[in-house]
Amino acid sequence: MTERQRTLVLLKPDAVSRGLIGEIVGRVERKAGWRITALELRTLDRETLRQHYAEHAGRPFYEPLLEFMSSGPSVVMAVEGERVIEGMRALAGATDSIAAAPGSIRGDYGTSVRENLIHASDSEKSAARELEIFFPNLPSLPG
Ligand code: IDP
Ligand code: MG
Repeated sequence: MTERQRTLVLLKPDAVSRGLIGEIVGRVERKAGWRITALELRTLDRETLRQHYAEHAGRPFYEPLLEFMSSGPSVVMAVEGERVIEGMRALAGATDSIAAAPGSIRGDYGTSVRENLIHASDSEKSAARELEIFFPNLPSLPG
């Protein structure tokens, strides 16, 4: 049985300013069976980011995170495919770029815990919630 899913991926402002859009999008495209079904360069406003990162409100890193995430354009994407939620998290790597596995996007290019290049939804519930924030008009998945 196939488990076709959709996830939200953000290439954060550090990825865009460092010229890594092509590299990161290329990795997603090369993963067999995954498809990018929405993609846009967008500067994220604080209200959108407050919704997106609601679970982190009040944490010490929250305000600097919103500052960083609104500092320049991001690439906002919807990616579809077999177990893509789990797979995109693996491709992104651990949150802390220094500890992230070599071969992962954060492990290969990330510079810190905060500036870690990429966001990928962490569960089906998060993916549905986050896609609704960034792409409220996507058609529902077949099946
Ligand atoms: P995730 O992006 O791997 O799911 P979360 O724990 O959900 O990680 O944190 C959201 C984002 O907040 C991280 O990707 C990173 O940019 C930032 N962040 C998380 N923890 C810290 C921290 O301890 N210091 C600074 N920034 C952090
Ligand atoms: Mg998270």
